[in-house]
Amino acid sequence: MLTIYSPDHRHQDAHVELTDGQLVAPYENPKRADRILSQIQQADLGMVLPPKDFGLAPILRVHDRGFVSFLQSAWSEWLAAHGEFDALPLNWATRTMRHDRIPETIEGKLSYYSFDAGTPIIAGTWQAAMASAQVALTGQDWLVQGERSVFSLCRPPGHHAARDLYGGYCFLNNAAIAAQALLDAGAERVAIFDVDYHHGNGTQAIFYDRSDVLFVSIHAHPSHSYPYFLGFEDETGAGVGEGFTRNYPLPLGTDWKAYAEPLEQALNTIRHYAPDAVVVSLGVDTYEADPISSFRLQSHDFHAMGQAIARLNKPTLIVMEGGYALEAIGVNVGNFLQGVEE
Ligand code: SP5
Ligand code: ZN
Repeated sequence: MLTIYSPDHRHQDAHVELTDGQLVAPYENPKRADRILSQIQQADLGMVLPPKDFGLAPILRVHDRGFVSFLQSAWSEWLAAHGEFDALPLNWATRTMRHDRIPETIEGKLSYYSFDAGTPIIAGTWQAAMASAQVALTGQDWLVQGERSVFSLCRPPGHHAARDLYGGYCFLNNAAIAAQALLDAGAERVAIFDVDYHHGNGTQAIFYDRSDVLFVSIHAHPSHSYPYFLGFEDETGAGVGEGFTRNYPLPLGTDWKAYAEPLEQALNTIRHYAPDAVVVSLGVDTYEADPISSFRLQSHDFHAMGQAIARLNKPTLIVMEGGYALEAIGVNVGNFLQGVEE
């Protein structure tokens, strides 16, 4: 299988994230992509190619222009105001507050455009996020050129980012950008299958009122897991999008035995939609030893998951999302890709 990779991911290398009341070293760090890449090379999983540059236009098909401008200038504004500390927001417009005013200062803009304090912006954030989106777009382009399956080794991840919101380590929604590009290249229906431990709130929100993208997600139930406020079973789409969102929230401690059945249901939902192409948001944070998650999938289960998805028999773009167990992330992703290819 072709892998698309850019070393520019290294520019997202923050000092801290806020977790469990502490500033800790970011779980989402450059070693993740380094480990995945070296596993792909070691296991001879196929050619690794750099991204092409598709520019901003396909990003603006999914994201708000003001949001993109904010991401481009956030670091220089923050630097001028505060110096060389990671840029993190401190408060948000929740119940009782207004959402219709964009603040003028950088602190206010961070608050307006974000939804958590775990997603630091640093000097290289825009460059890394832009490269990550180009990695997804290049994978999409290879699919359009006739490849059956391509792996876009995106970092930073994307599925938590919505039209004008960043968070959950995500800035630009790589899977959504690629799905929209597939439609713009002529596909009529694209299915996004999100198997990250966390619900892909950003992707769901972007396509919630549309029928040309089916969003299907298996994830930890939001009653106990991040991002807490989206991903329930009763979210099924709106307007013409009614019926084109499908969530499978699962309990803490879910192992393969409990995962396999909803996985088959999710795949049947996708089969019934008969998409022209499938975009997989691949998070391997469902792994038993993931440091921030609590499912219990084992390394070999990712092979079975890849095989099950391959049985859809559709052109498939795999976009990297989460997964934080550095010692196993390479093997877990490699197993998945091998499963898809068989
Ligand atoms: C792409 C992706 O996987 N983003 C995940 C973002 C999760 N951020 C907040 C996680 C909070 C986890 N708290 C449990 C820490 C265990 N000590
Ligand atoms: Zn995740």
